[in-house]
Amino acid sequence: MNSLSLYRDARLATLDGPEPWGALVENGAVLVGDGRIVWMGALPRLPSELAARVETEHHLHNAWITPGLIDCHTHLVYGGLRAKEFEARLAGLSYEEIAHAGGGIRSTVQATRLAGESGLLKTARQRLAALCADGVTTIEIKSGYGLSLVDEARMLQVARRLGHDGGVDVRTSFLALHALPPEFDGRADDYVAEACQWLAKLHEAGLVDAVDAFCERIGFSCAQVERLFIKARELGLPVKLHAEQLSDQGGAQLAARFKALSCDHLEWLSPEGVQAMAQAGTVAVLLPGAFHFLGETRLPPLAALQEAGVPLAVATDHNPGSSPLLSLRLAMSLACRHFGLTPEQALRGATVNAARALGLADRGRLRTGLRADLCVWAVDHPRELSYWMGGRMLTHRVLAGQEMLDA
Ligand code: DI6
Ligand code: FE
Repeated sequence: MNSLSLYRDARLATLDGPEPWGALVENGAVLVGDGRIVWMGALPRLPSELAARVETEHHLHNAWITPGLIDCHTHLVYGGLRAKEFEARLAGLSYEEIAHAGGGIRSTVQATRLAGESGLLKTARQRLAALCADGVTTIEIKSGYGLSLVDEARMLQVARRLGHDGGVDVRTSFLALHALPPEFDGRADDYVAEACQWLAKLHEAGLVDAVDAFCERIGFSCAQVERLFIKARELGLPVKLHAEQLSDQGGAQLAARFKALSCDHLEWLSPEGVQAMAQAGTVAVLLPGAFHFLGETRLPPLAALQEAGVPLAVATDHNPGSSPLLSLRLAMSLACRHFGLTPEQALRGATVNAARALGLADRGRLRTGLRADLCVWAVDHPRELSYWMGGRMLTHRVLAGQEMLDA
């Protein structure tokens, strides 16, 4: 085994197990080697044969160690901005009205197609740096602003490239069913058929980890999404869904039939949708940034979700139209304020349950043998991660055992 690093004189919030914050460990330490957690616990219990092999020690002055944060739903790669549209909405136009008037997602599609690979990379890197500086170690990035084979491929390649840069682990989702591109006006079913073929090609090129769709009146119907999900199943790819954000389409029930990893948004989720998700083990991804930024008032059915035992995740939904949010901690804070999560639930939502929403069993908790993705926070208690709105409290970010210098 390569060199061992010891993070010591810390407190640990493991998020592993049902007790509050998982388990809290005082005078704790985490020993890291070969990208994994080799040992963790109260420092006096560190076995002497391991202690003898420690090469680097980080004294953390009673700071808190949590699992690295996982942003399980973003649209990070895109061209252009939609700040003018924000002004229009503040002046009274609705999100759906703007979409119908040719603004909205389609305007970002145009800007994305024009941006080129280097333009997309440059702006996405800047946004990614902000998310990482606030604790993100794994990020999901969707396509969905290209809407042609080459443009979707470019978005996914840029997302993969961001992962290869080395500062964060990237998971990609294919979201061609996000909006109907102008070339297919009036031919949505033809577009769905094309998108199914693109999926096969992009999967073969190793660019796709999961398949997503926008199931909505201004997006795609359940019947259309189902055709894509059947293709995903053929290819052995997991699915997830933007479901019941602006209306109840029964998308959650459809997604549950395909054992979806997650359904996301869910403001209009029905009781039947809740039950279907509970039975399928589908995670509910809450996106309070979009709720807040669009000035929504309809809340996801949180009590019903919790009563049914559906795991809750929290993500930024970073995108230029409905959630230009660049801090997962701020998403946690908004989830507490708007959706009534406790700070502990919000942190689970951005760690262990977010990992589950991506189908990743090797992270999201502090446990021996899992990936050493860690955040060290200069706070007095992990509840502060949802309390501070902004600010810098991250002192170390560790990705698969590597110390990242941005923290
Ligand atoms: N739901 C959303 O909130 C984003 N996409 C989606 O399917 C919005 C994307 C955009 O407005 O550009
Ligand atoms: Fe989204």
